[in-house]
Amino acid sequence: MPETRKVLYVRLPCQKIYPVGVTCLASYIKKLRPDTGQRILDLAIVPAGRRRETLKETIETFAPDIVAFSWRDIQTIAPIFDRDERFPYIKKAFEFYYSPNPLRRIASSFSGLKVVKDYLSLIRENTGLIRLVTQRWPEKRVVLGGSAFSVFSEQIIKMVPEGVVGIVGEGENALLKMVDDAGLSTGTSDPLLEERTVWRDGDTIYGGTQAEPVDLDKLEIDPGYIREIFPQWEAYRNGSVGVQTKRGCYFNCSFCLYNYIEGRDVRFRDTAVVVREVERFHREWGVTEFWFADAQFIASPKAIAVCEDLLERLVALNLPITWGSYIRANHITPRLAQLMVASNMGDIEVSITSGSQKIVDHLTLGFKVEEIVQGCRYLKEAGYKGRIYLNFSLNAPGETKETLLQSIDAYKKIAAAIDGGIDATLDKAQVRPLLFFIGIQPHTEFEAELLKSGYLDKGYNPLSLNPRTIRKMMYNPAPLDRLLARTCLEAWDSGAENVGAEVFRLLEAKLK
Ligand code: B12
Ligand code: SF4
Repeated sequence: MPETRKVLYVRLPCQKIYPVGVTCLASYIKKLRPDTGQRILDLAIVPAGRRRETLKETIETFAPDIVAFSWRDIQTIAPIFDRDERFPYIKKAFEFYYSPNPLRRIASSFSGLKVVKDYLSLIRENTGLIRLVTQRWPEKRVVLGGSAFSVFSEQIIKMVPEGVVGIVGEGENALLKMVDDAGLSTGTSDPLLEERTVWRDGDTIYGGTQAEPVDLDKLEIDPGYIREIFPQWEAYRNGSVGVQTKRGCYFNCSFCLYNYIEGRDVRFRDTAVVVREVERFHREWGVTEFWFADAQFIASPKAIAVCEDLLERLVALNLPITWGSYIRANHITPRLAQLMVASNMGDIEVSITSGSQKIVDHLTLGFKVEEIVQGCRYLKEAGYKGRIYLNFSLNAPGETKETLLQSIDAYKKIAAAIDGGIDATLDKAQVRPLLFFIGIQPHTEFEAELLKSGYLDKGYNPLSLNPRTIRKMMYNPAPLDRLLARTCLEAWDSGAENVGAEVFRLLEAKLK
């Protein structure tokens, strides 16, 4: 092993977002192999026309031994129906497939083509950047990880050159072994096989299995060190910085792959360390907005006490910051609600999914609809003033006109508890329904169910550009598809700002 190794982390282009993953990897390596030279290059904030040159220049000047690519997003199309301009896709898809107006259908087909073009160019650009390095510097070790790779490893590994080692899930231990120069050259005794590695030899794909999860006690982010190795850090001073407080989720929602990525065992980071990171990012970088980048903030019943402890520490610090995270509202206790308010939790998204207990149970979400309503009440009682986005996944398996009415009822109950009703406050409401359609994801039980039922073809490609597959991947089957799509479009055309509430209002009138 050379005396000091150098690792260049290259965050591949995506919509600008703080690169939590690579900062974890770099911090872990720094702690365990302090002599390693490290540098972070974030191509998400380099203009498209400058990315290849910037990558070349950085490799030439920094001269890394290992180039560690981090690929975050691939499914940038969110199946959300909302006025938020970040999510135009469902509306366009509904216009294309369901609008009674042929002109509107033609106009939306152009947007559809643009989406496909953008998606293809994202994949081409990212794989092209990896190929650039393997071709120009064949002596360098190239490793690829990140959540997009974790989700689509089987597809992506075939798109990148042989020799690239992919890592599914957490990457700290695998990277450490690479820094120690262990890896994939000595057959089955290779230490890298004890990680979730994926690589290929021609068309044959190989993989390892993780023996030990990463020891999170060895993980502490030092914002001062990150500043040193990440010359572009200032781009993230004014945005939301992600801090992970735990890994894994104990629940088993059938459409979710977060525990495929992070595992079902919940591993907590020391709350004192987490809060120290928040404090330092605030004092040293000026950050005021944080996202606890957990699969789920209250990731198990045991997590309630840990979350309380974390928030108590935040409250004690009394910093002018806000925070957010994915939160299961059924686990909000009166104490947690008070701490959430006292620690300045921003707007939250509550995944109720459906007002029908039958649908919630079919999707194995593991809560009672009434518990979600109660969690929202606790927030109100604690004086919460932020918005509560109620995520409903319409047309889930088992959806009928009756279950849709049950969802509308659940929304009304929560709106009554928080806003005092829905009619008068449609545009200023604190509670806002956000309407989703389930996006089918690989490695989930939902996908397995749909393969079994024949809805999905065996061997289908989840990254397919076939319009039939793309349409199927957003789960909105007949017979309710048309009713829902057209009601969404009507609500859109009405100009209502709280467009989810308007969809529910129109639907109720049609269904009753
Ligand atoms: C929190 C989160 C968010 C938050 C982020 C808030 C913030 N300020 O950070 C919010 C809500 C904003 C968000 C938004 C989106 N997200 Co998101 N998000 C997540 C979530 C739950 C955790 C991500 C995270 O930060 N994890 C913590 C860090 C430490 O993990 P990490 O970055 O993955 O890094 C680890 C490993 O990946 C690996 N690794 C990473 N890089 C590398 C490199 C090498 C070489 C190696 C060896 C290892 C390695 O090691 C790291 C440390 O262990 C994941 C699901 C999940 N459980 O992973 C989805 C996820 C990452 N999101 C996803 C998507 C698609 C999005 C959106 C594009 C959704 C949309 N359509 O609008 C947006 C936009 C993101 C953007 N670029 O702006 C997808 C990405 C994959 C995909 N399917 O395309 C995921 C996996 C969810 C999913 N359903 O599939 N997201
Ligand atoms: S609680 Fe959230 S992260 Fe956990 S399995 Fe369900 S959807 Fe996934």
